[in-house]
Amino acid sequence: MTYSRMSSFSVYNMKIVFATHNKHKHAEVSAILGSQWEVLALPDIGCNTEIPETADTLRGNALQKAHYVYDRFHTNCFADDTGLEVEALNGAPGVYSARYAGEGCSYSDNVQKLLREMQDADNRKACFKTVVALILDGQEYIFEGRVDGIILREPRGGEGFGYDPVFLPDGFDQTFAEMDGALKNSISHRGRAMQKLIDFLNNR
Ligand code: ITT
Repeated sequence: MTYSRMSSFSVYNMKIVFATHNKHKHAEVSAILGSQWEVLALPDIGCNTEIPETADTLRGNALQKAHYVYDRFHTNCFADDTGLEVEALNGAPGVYSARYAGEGCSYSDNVQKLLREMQDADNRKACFKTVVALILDGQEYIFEGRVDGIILREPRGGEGFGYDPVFLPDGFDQTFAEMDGALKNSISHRGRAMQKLIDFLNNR
């Protein structure tokens, strides 16, 4: 076996923690990483507390979440922070996407608020951005992904989560909530950022 194959073999068997409490995100990332990876969830390492997200950037929040876990549990880990940026709303909800309609709001509350705020907007352009922060042996690494599209006037589809039912990615006629999960992952903000993380780990 060559050195490079040994190296890939060890990466594929690496255990890594995904610092999220969002089950949808965990399922997506586990599917993207594939069966050779062991992606542990926070409960798997005994972390059941809410992780603070107090930064005002996606990068800041992703680093905050990853460091929270690394510093307390001393395990390699990564976190993602994602925001939906809408041109007509000057980039809102952006880093505040999770609680756009208020503390404790549902995905549907957020979507309804977004549609209300955009009811008079002819410019429907928007993008999802994901920043992944990886802490590996104490070192920080950042990976970013983005997908452009438009916000529809009505929700469509029952798959996915969050703003997926109103986001139509450029070049497609299905919203993220109408797509098969594998197709979403192949073009999405999170899928693109995670692919960069995978390439990085495979080339170490
Ligand atoms: P963690 O912080 O525990 O990871 P979260 O739900 O707070 O989970 P984010 O801060 O990254 O996750 O995401 C902010 C919100 O953006 C999220 O609650 C969804 O409403 C939305 N969102 C994130 N990823 C999305 C996706 O792939 N499709 C649609 N909406 C998404």
